[in-house]
Amino acid sequence: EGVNPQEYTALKLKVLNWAPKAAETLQGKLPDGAEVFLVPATLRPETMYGQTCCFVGPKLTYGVFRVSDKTYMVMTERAARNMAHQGIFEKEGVIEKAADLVGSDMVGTLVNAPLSLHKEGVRVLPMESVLPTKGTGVVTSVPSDSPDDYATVKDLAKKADFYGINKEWAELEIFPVIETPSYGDLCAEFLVKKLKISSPKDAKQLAEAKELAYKEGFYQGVMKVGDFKGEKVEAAKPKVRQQLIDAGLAFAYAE
Ligand code: A2H
Repeated sequence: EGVNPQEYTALKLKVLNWAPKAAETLQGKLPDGAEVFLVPATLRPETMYGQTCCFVGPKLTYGVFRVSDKTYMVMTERAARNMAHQGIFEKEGVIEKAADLVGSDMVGTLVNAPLSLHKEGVRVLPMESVLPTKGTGVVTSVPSDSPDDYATVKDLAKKADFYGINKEWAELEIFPVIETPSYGDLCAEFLVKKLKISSPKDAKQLAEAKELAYKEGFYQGVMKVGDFKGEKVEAAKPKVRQQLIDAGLAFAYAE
């Protein structure tokens, strides 16, 4: 952990329908009527309109943590410990875990992704490169603007059988969110093609693409959708974040 804290937006993706293995593990462990949320940490809240799935590390272990009687959140234990000191749970400094869930057991779960143009919900899918040491260990996927996310959804669709997923889960339409002067309105796809990235394992080129996408999107981008359509990304970003927080759909998380 660095000297400068990273200010994330933790988004609340409500579980609509658990994958069978996760449902089995949770049997009898939560009170009736409890709502469970997956909480990805993002640095790009203004892109949330473009969510098409939610990634978990298939081999990582997640906890289902109690926030209040009727609300639980899924994240790594490491993140829960940090959050316990940031006033996010009921009791300061205390975490209460209802269950453990392995990432792969959650694959296929249907979640509601706030602001996503896919209002019918998006699926939880596996991403090998999710780090257990960063954020919450849950990453929401925005393939219009994140080269990592774009390369991963393309790979998942191509090798759906290998990953044990339904191909359609990885093939939700990618809607443009941000217009940029240099890379068009689907900057992740543009950069993945330009840098000839053929797999999520092309780490070096992906790091370069990520850097280029971030700079172009943040400093030159203009919103194409949502309440701040037509505004520069720089201006829209804090506004989208505040809207999500005010609506109870997200909260600030630092580490
Ligand atoms: B970002 P930083 Cl559109 N492992 O959100 C791997 N990646 C993780 C992670 C983890 N445990 N936790 C968060 N992340 C991702 C959106 C996005 C992001 C866009 C474009 C770029 C981008 C949608 N995915 O990140 O190391 C999350 O993906 C590139 C900077 O703390 C989070 O923001 O700087 C970002 O990495 C945090 O990375």
